This record gives sequence, structure tokens and C-alpha cells, in this order.
Amino acid sequence: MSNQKLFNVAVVGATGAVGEQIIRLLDERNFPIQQLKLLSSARSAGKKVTFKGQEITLEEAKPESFEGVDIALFSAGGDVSRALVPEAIKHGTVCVDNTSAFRMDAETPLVVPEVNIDKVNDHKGVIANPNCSTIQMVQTLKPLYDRYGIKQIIVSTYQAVSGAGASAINEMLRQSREALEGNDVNPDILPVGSLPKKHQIAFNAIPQIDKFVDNGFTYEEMKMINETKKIMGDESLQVTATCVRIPVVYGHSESVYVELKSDFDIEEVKQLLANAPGIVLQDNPEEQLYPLATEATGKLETFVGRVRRDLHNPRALNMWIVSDNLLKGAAWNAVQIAEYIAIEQN
Ligand code: NAP
Ligand code: 3JN
Repeated sequence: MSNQKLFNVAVVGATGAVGEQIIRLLDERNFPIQQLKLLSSARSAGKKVTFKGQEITLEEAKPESFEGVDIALFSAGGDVSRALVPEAIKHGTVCVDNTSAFRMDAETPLVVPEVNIDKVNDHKGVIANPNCSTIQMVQTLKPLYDRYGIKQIIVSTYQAVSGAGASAINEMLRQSREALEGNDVNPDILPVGSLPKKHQIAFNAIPQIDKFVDNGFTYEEMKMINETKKIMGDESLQVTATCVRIPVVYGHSESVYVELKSDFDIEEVKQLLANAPGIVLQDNPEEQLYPLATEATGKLETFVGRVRRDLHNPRALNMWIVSDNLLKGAAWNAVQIAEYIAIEQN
């Protein structure tokens, strides 16, 4: 398209685990970019990144950085988004925010494109990307919600260390070497960098992601519960979650129990999942075919398998859902939203 509109785009948190994937996707998908601005903290300002053969110098993110920026993708943490999204909006920038800062704000659309892309049109300057664990679950359950209704969801997650940032990947690899070499393992970051007590992640499973709320759940678990209801537009949904960090680098896995509101045929359920946008059904016990984090890594789709009727509740299903947490769980979902905004303006 020769007269396609081009956009001035900013990536805030450009050096991070999520930001790097956003930049890669903007490149691979040939996003219609006039100028790309890469923003970070003062620590990385001045470093150079190559994008489409051109060197771009990282700049410190400041309120005035958004002058002339049409679309900004934020993944530099909630504090940065709370401080800079309102400044960007003042400059007329449409923000796609990967943090939890605005997700539960009644004015802010919380969007998984395969579920509720139409909500983007209601934005007041910012569209929120849900939490990674929420995205892959609601994307998979949406066709079942539409066909049968959903009464209850019980989810247990097995989350990759990359969800806690680039430094947590290094931490897990370092600890694994320390343990294999028979040395003391020195935990430094997980489960929560800002809390004094740390636990070993190498060869372990930590049932804590983010801090605890005073109801016994963690913030990660409460995000899954609250965001699922908001995205599905159904406050009556009964959702419970247990979120666990495991020593996997990329790819969140989830064991999901879902009670439907009406009777179902298991083959029809599998057909609905197989036909759902962005979902790949991998389900053949005879061939030991089911989703694996190692195989989901680097892919844009969400994978579902082990789909089976519950033995005690005939209206309930059990399934295993896997997706690359940095892609569909973060960068890809955000770029999909940005692509929708760009298409709407063309
Ligand atoms: P990360 O690897 O630790 O990267 C953090 C990024 O934020 C870096 O680019 C860092 O720049 C930048 N940054 C830090 N402080 C800043 C400041 N004051 N001003 C501007 N930039 C600053 O973390 P990540 O895994 O990419 O995640 C980043 C955020 O994305 C998370 O905090 C979370 O809010 C969100 N996230 C969302 C999901 C999801 O579920 N959708 C998943 C993962 C992350 P420097 O290089 O200068 O330090
Ligand atoms: O731990 C994970 O696997 C996902 C982490 C997401 C995350 C990490 C730090 C801050 C978030 C998020 O997206 O919910 C946030 C946050 O913005 O609250």
C-alpha cells in the first residue's frame, strides 16, 4: 500500500525482556513505522539498538519524550506507566500498557484481541494488556464461554522465570550451575526482588508470584481472578488461582478445571478449541501429544491439550494450556492491539 499511513512509535522499556520482543515483532510484522523511539531508564540511555538496518540510540523516558509520538508501547513496570502514560496522553499518544497500572481502571479497556478487540474503540488514551497468565487462559476459554457458558474456573499455573524479567533468567541459570557444581546456591531475586526473603528457583517450585494480599492470595493470583472477570465481562464467574514459579526459561503452563453451565460433547469441545483464533489443539494421548513449554517458545499461538471430561462433575473439563509468556502473554498481545489501532486509522 503506497499511501499507507505511517506512525511514530515509542517503546518504553526497550531493553527489557518484553521490550526486546516488542521491537522484534514490530520489525518482523513490518509495522507501518515512520520513526521508532526507544526509551529506557537513564541506566541504558545512550546504548544503541539496530532496527531495520538503522542504529537507534536509547533515550531516557521523560514526559516530553512523547512529543509527536502516535503510539507508545509500555513495558517498564507499573510505576513508570503511572508516571508517564498520563503525560503521553497529553501529547495525543495512544498508549498500549503491559503493566497492571490501569488494568482494573473502569475507563481503560483490558484487551485480548481474540476475546474483546472491539473494546479498543472505547479507549481514553490507554489500552491495557492483561497479565500473561490471564491472556492465554481467557483466549482458550472464550469459545467455550460463548457456546456453553462458564460457571467456575480453577487454575494452577507453572510460570517461567522470564515472567519476572531478564535478571530472573540469569538468576535461574546461575543457580542451576551452582547446584550442579555442588556449590551453595545463592538466591538473590525470586520470588520477589523487593522482599528481603529469597528462595532457590533452580530444581524447585515456588508457590509465590508477587507479594501476598491480606486474603492469602498473591497479587498474581488476584490479577488472574479480577482480570478474567473484566475481560469476559462477567462478574458472576467464579475464578480461583494458584500461581507457581518453576525453573523453565520461557512459556507459562496452566492446569485448568472449568465447569460449564450446560452439557457438552467432548468432541465438540475439541473442535471449538481447534477452530478458535490463535489456538492450536495438541491433544493425542496415544502419541503423547500435548503442549510443552519448550515447543511453545518463540511461537505466537496458545496451545491446549489434555482436554478431558472431569470424572466427578460431568459438566466440567480439565485441560493444559501453554503459551510463550513474553509473546502472546505480553509483546504479541500488545503488538496485535497496536496493529488494530493502525489499521483503524488507515
Ligand atoms: P525487565 O526485563 O526487567 O525490563 C525492564 C525495562 O524497564 C528495561 O527496559 C528498563 O530499562 C526499563 N525501566 C526500568 N525502570 C525504568 C524507568 N524508571 N524509566 C524508564 N524505563 C525503565 O522487565 P520485563 O520482564 O521486560 O517487564 C517489564 C514490565 O512489563 C513489568 O514490570 C510488567 O509491568 C510488564 N510485564 C507484563 C507482562 C504481562 O503479563 N503482560 C509480563 C511481563 C512483564 P533499563 O535497561 O534502563 O533498566
Ligand atoms: O511473573 C510473571 O510471570 C508475570 C509478571 C508480570 C508482572 C511483573 C511485574 C509487574 C506484572 C504484570 O504484568 O502483571 C507487573 C505489573 O505490572 O504489575
